[in-house]
Amino acid sequence: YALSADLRAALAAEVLHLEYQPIVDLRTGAVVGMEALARWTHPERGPVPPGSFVTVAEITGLAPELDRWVLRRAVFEMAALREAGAVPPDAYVAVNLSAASLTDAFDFGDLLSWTRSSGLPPTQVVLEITETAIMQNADAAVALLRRLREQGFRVAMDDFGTGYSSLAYLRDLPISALKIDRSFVAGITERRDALAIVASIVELARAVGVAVVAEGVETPQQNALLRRLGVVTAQGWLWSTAVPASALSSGREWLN
Ligand code: G
Ligand code: G
Ligand code: MN
Ligand code: NA
Repeated sequence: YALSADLRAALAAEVLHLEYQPIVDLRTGAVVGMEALARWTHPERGPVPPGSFVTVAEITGLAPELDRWVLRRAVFEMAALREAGAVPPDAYVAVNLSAASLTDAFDFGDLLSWTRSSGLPPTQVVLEITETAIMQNADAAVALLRRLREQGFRVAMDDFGTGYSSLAYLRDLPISALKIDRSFVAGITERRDALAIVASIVELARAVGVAVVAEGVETPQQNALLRRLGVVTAQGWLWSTAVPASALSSGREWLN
């Protein structure tokens, strides 16, 4: 994995950057949060798809370092966007974490110091984790996420419904939102089973008192159907792809 050595160097040299995809309130179009997504343009290979370099990072043990870099960058950039009035003052930033970042070995002590020095409240930092990532070391993950939650950070379950789900996680973990995987959203206007799955995730979330975010919304028809099912927040190309922070500072109209 030559790519792994290059990624390590790129992290040290701050060569990666982040793009942000807005998460909107379907009723008003207001931005409630931003998902930060890592981007890497390799000097010789050009843009490397995130799926590739995240996988390389996971295989070669670099994932905690990548996630740590993304967290720090996301916290300071979000604080600056907020300061500039480019996002609402209460909007959150959501960061994806790999399984290896959920063990005790990962030092989250700095996260608190970054939020303190940036001025971004910990309640406006959402850690996105998948069911599969939790499963890889469930005890350590539950302990870590509880500690983070005590400091105010929030946790969202990403790609919900696609991994090995254990409903016990909904009981044992301090989760504030379920993100409905875009494969379900993609099917809701055509497939009864996808519609039924989304409807039951919404019911489940309501019953256990957590929020729901629909992912991958691309059409007005999906949007309308999600609203009828009671979904309040969503993200997807219907509103915006992920864009660099510089494209946000000018202020944008998100409501379709
Ligand atoms: O737009 P997109 O192609 O960015 O993302 C592809 C995949 O890479 C998604 O599953 C996303 O969660 C993941 N990903 C993007 N950025 C990061 C990151 O900073 N850390 C981790 N662990 N995963 C990321
Ligand atoms: O796994 P996670 O949900 O973190 O991945 C986010 C991924 O979803 C990114 O690759 C992002 O580019 C992609 N994405 C965001 N909005 C849409 C959308 O509306 N349609 C599709 N097909 N992909 C999307
Ligand atoms: Mn995500
Ligand atoms: Na997802």
